[in-house]
Amino acid sequence: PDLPLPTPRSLDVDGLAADILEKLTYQVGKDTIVAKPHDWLRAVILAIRDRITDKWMESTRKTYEAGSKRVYYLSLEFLIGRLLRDAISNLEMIEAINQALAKFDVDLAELAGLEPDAALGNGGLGRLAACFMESMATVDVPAYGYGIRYVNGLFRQEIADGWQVELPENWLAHGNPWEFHRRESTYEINFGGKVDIIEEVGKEPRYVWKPAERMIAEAYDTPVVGWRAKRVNTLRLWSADPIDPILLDKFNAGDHIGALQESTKAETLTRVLYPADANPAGQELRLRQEYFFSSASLQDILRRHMQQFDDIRLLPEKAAIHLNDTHPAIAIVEMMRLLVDIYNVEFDEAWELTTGTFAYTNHTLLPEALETWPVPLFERLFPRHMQLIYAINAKILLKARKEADASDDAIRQISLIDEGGERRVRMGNIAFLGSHSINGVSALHTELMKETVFYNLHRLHPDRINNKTNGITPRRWLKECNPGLTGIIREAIGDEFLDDAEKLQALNDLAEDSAFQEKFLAVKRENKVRLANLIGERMGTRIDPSAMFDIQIKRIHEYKRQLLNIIEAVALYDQIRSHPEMDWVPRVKLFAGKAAPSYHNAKLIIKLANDVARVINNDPAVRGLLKIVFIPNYNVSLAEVMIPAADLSEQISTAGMEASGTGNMKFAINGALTIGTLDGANVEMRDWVGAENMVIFGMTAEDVDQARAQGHNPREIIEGSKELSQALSAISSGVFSHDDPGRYVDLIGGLYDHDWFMVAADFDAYAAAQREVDAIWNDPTAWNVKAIRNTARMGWFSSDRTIREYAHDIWSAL
Ligand code: DL6
Repeated sequence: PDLPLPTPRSLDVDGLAADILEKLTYQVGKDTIVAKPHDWLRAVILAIRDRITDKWMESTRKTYEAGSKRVYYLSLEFLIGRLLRDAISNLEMIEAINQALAKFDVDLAELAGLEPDAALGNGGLGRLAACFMESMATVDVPAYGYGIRYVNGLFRQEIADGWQVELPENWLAHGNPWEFHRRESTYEINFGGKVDIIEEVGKEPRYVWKPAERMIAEAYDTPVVGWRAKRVNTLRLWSADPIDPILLDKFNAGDHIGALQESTKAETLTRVLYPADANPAGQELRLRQEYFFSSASLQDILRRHMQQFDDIRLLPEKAAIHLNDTHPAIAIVEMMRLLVDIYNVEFDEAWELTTGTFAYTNHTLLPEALETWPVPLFERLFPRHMQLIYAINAKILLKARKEADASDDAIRQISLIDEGGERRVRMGNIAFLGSHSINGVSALHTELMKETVFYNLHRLHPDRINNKTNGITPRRWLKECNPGLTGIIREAIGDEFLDDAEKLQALNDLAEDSAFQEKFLAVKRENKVRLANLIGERMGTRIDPSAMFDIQIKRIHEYKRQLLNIIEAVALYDQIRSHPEMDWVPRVKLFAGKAAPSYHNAKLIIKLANDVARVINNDPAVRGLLKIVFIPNYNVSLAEVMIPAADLSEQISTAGMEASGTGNMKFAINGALTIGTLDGANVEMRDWVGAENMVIFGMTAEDVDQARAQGHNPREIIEGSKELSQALSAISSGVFSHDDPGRYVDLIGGLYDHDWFMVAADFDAYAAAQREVDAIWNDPTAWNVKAIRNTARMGWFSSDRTIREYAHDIWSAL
């Protein structure tokens, strides 16, 4: 029936102002006289959310009516950051909101700064998921993101006496006005127990899971607006609830704490995001989280599918389920359980439907990040799934043996169970074998996947691995974080680049234009002043905006080689003191990033950065030519201020170890030059930006592989480099750690003994590359031309392009 539709909310200033006032009064319950900034923020978000909701319903209706295929992106992480500016900008309502708020003498920028940073992710993988959500809405792919509504996101980092201290993050402290709590969208999630067999004469036996533990998954929806509000998609995050919030019999018997045990158990499940980045969490709770959100999402997907299409066999045609890394890989087995046990699909057909629906992205080759779980743990929590894993394994291995003539060794590698040592379930193999597409995130990474971790699986299915080089959303990472640059680009080449980032190429013609160069420089200067002010306010450290801002921001990890950067700073410090007569380029080396709490060396590297900073920054002999600053609590909002202010972007991972990187793209599009290795997406950036506009140095992935295989001699390398050996002995002898001279002995000793990450091996090349950077800096026009060419040529790295490739090649959804 034709039911009435709501009247869409007004988009003009007066309508908006009236609506904000109404929200403030009737939803927030505050009078304008007493309303605090947080109240206004809530009122504005609610008013904006209404306008998004109009578009959201339109999008949902359109998808339903067209019977379109839907994409489901399963990710344990969505590092979305703040949403207000993103939403207003994508709705193209910045001016209108500013004017509406001016009527109440309220400043939008002040409100935007109060919004908490939703840090439901660790780093690159989680931020990629957030960029993809925005791009899927932008390029008009009907999509749902599925994840967990962690009460505490990634920890808040404080630096105390140079050491990282982890504190709980509390993004929900003031509530979350963006989300809709869907009390009606709930599913039961089970754990443990046993499996009963029901046998009837003349019929296949049926297996019935009798779980020991049950809880409820409840949905919270956040609408995600695409550019120019073409489409609004849904981010659906699950929260765990007990079936019985209070066990009354226990309560009445006086056991008040015990009465709440079910509540506590459920609450614990979705309480925290694991702060492990490429480190095994190794915790039962983590595995429970993975299953919890996978099962809730699949039940929801199948319910929606059946409600609309009423034919389970249409699943691959109407739904594409994407696994962001192996974290949701258990969804493949859960899909088999639901199809076989609940929808009564025959096993082989269920496997066809599953592989036809699933696709998987691999984000790292670090072997410790490819999840595996002990068989006994898996069996205890998921007895029915374990049976299914054995059945799938039998089917696959039999086929591999018969049809692909696989060797014993290949069979061992392909198996879903690792039998070497403690038996473990291999989630990477499940994700690979249960998917029709497996993709890497940069050209180099994809090739390495074929040659290393998936060697045997790739030989078995040579058509499955494909590459989808990562991208970033140019809305957040250019337009919103760098309004100054966006302004001069619009003035110079018009607005087309806002819809198609590759149109930035038109700037190439202006790279040599002195008027444009001046404007470009002025914007960079403004951004640097903004960052210098932030550092002054937060840390009391003064930095000079005319110095080169050299920035390395990312998770702290040995393969990312913050240590190489710090050692080079120490060597430079020596040089500045030894040769005061030389014309040193003034530099500020800025660091920010979090270390996994259990990662000893990463935390020591943070301490080293702070120790080195204290000594160098206070040494009058340096005359302010070199400053080191470690800014605490790196998050999306801090990145949005740091990236536009960078002159130099440090992308110096050990070649072959950074799957792609996305920070590298954000810096370059904002006009920073990259100093980097031929790793991850740096390789493709060089192809687009031009080798002459970046400074590439060091060993290739092949060199690293060879050095590791043949055994290299780092001690000899160190002893052969005067600069390096001096810097290392200064660090290990306690020059920067008088309070504890032995603090860095082991860290530096590791470089002499094995140097797995090739810090020593790459040092001389890196130091030489830094002097090359200095030489370019000394010719300001040459630097500026290169910076402009970086912005001009980075459009291909828009996540819109990446998503179009996924939609076309993997999901068949465009
Ligand atoms: O693909 C997104 C991002 C890449 O850009 C980084 O190079 C890569 O390190 C990161 N991978 C992870 C994997 N962690 N785990 N598991 O975060 O993915």
